[in-house]
Amino acid sequence: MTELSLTPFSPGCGVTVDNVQLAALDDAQLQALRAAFAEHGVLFFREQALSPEQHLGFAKRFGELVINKFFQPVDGYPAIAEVRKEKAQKTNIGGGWHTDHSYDEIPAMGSILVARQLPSSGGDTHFANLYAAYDGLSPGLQKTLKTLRAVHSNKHLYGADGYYAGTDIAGQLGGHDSVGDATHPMVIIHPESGRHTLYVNPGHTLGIEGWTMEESKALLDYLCQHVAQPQYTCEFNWQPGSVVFWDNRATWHYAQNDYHGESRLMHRVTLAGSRLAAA
Ligand SMILES: O=C(O)CCC(=O)C(=O)O
Ligand SMILES: [Fe+2]
Repeated sequence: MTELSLTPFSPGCGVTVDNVQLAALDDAQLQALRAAFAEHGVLFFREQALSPEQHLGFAKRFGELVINKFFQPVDGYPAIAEVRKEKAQKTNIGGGWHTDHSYDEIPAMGSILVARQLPSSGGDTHFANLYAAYDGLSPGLQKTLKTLRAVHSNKHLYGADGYYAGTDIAGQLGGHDSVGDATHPMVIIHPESGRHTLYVNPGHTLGIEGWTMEESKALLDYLCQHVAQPQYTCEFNWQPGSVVFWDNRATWHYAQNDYHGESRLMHRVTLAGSRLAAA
């Protein structure tokens, strides 16, 4: 086997994986990728040439797939979601910090994003490391957070009256009737690494169970600005052939919307996760 080469992407977030072709992964490489994924939360790959079949094939080596209820599928590939912004559109998908599918009872484990069409510049994706952000909180606040649960939803975004309904990408999003909520512990034990991670995110977390909206907002806002600090975050510049595989239990991400007048198309495959346990 060829040994993977792992290089930290930034001091506090992500790892670049070289010396591997995702379309032809051997078992030892798969095992090494699993370990790197659990440890780092987001893996960056360059110069991959993944067809839609190979994208799906790589994802299935990791586990079961889940189908996003709101995004349009790629023609002929119901398990690949399109993340599309057209030249004339001003709104993008995932433009604020979030993690995918935290509104599900059993949230998605990870997402694998492949660049298909890129603007001439811009369109980067930002990531945040929730392991490191959690470790950076005081023991006192960590202890308090471990006693709390939060409510996550998609209704305010994808519902008939949600945010996207009033934007110029409304037509490419569906599933208004499939909206729903879930509650999760605010600190979870990561199912693969066993580490503690902060499980709230600005996109989907509405409030803290048993707290008023004002009380919830104060603590959630504090946590969100804490996580978004430079020491826990990084910014990835896509090139043709780039692939990013992130862990939805250990990272946040957002897509920078700075390329108006140009189009951008990404393909996303989402991997099913397991029930989250409180730390
Ligand atoms: O387009 C991107 O860079 C990311 C969009 C997003 O949030 C996602 O695909 O889950
Ligand atoms: Fe996302």
